[in-house]
Amino acid sequence: MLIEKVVIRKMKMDLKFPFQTSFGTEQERLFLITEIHSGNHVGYGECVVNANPYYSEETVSTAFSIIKEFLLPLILGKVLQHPDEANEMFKHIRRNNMAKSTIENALWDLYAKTQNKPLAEVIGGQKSEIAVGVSIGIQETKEDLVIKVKELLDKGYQKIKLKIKPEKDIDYLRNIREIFGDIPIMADANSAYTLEDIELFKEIDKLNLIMIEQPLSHDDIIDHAILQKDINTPICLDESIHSVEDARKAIKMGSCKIINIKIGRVGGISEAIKIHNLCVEHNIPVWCGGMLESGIGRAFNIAITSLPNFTIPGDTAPSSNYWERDIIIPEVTMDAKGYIQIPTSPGIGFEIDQEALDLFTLELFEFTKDSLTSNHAS
Ligand code: OSB
Ligand code: MG
Repeated sequence: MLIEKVVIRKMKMDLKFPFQTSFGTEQERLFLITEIHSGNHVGYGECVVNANPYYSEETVSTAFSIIKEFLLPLILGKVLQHPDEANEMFKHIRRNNMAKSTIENALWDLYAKTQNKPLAEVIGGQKSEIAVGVSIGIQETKEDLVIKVKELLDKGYQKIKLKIKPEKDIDYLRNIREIFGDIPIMADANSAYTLEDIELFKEIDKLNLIMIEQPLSHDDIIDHAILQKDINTPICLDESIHSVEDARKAIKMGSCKIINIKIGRVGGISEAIKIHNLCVEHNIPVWCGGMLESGIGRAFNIAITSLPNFTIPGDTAPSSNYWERDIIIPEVTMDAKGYIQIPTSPGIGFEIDQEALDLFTLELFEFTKDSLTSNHAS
């Protein structure tokens, strides 16, 4: 694959509903889409950053400058045989995983297209469909949450994740258990608590949740190990895991029994596969987390979920859960039993809705080896 040209688009898409977590509320997504051009093929990638450095340290602007100043000079004009080479080439650049993942994923799409095979097949996926869950943002009242849960259960989701934060936790969760009985629910705290909240965790432990995601600090694996000893509910790590090395240490410490793999958070598909394989060895089930992706990022999440150890439904809801109009054709759909079919066409397996892509593009930049030019989209 000769890397001839890279296009980066700064994008803005309005969510159907505001999405509230313990670190803030998002009503729109500001992110990047990358195109890598090689011969007749174009590979697409999504940078799953947020506008603010609240979930992770990266933002749209930091990712843009890391890609432009450090990643593109390493690949433009070069010939790559396989996307794994990018993972190696980017290694000496510390962190900035979402930026790295954007380029690496576009290379994976490009590679799969040059092989004329679906991405899921190229990475060793073994499923034809994936089980789907959904993440519900924090609601104003307990009653609002009940309405949402009812609506999403009726749609067929196989796992429902409830975001929690102090004051909107045990009462909300208990109420859902009382009303809906033994449904597959879990909670995600996005690091909103400390070990001082042990009494709260003991109450939550009685609710028999599938797991509790990232209850403690975003950079911790010590306190999580202490907490895991005191509760039966499996702890799942999200924010704390940035690499296969992080996963190895967390498993060794007993900090979690489940890992949420987000391709962007770990720096790309190659690293995500390494974490998946490590977890197979240690009997740690994994599932695919979400970052409110557009259809392009979502397609990568669907592909990675085809690996065998993704045994828990992921936050890979269909396009209509987020967008009035997505940027892929067809949009991602889920059947009434809560499954998404893995696409069978080459690469990410979806066409790009060029009109929608342009519509949501704020700015467009083109880079070649010889020229660093920028044009503003209309
Ligand atoms: O913690 O998993 C999270 C969205 C943005 C940032 C962090 C998280 C989330 C979600 C949404 O839970 C999952 C989705 O894409 O539906
Ligand atoms: Mg999370």
